[in-house]
Amino acid sequence: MIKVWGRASSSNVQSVMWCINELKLPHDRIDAGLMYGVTDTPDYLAMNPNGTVPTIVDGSNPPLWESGAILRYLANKYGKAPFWPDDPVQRADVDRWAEWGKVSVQTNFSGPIFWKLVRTQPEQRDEQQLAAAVKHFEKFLTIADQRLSTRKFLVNDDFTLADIQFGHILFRYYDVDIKRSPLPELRRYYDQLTTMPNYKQHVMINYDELRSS
Ligand SMILES: N[C@@H](CCC(=O)N[C@@H](CS)C(=O)NCC(=O)O)C(=O)O
Repeated sequence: MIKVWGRASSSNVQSVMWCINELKLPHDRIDAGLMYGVTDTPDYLAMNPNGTVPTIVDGSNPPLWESGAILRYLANKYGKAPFWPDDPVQRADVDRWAEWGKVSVQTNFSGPIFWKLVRTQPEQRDEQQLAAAVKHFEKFLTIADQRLSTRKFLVNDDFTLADIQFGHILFRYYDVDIKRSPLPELRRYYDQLTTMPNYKQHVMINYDELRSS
């Protein structure tokens, strides 16, 4: 049994929950973070000194945090090819696109775009700064759009760990109130993800609880 601490509205919890469910692993998620508390308790800080979510405990193993490391752990322990290839070269190909999803894509969306929109009242927004952030972010999405013109998923025609690390960000990108560039292959890819039951259940989650009142 895998225990997951983290609120369902956290994007890093969402990628982990999506992965756990794709791999059909028995689990139990405990609400934690922001309005749910827990993360500032001594017990939680002893597991994860950052006081962030997610944290997981798999059976009697030590606690694990950092969603990218958690995803890789789950894939190494429970994933099979083609989701997480055995061959080191093919695995590195999936891993680099997963890393890209985390480091280049998520970083350029969550802070500069998503949080600016949900935490700032419309009249207080710096629209120029926001437009510049979207333009910069869409440089990465254009890379994905081009790749997706010749393959079904981010790495190849198979669903892999990289689709979880990259694809979970797209729900919020398509949901927030911004002017988006037409990226037809990316849209096709996103529409395909939205038909996956685990994407619907663990990623397409209302985030009203994060909004500033
Ligand atoms: N690099 C970490 C970031 C963890 C993180 O900052 N998580 C956010 C939620 S996405 C958090 O804990 N926010 C404070 C909270 O929910 O209390 C990871 O990928 O797991």
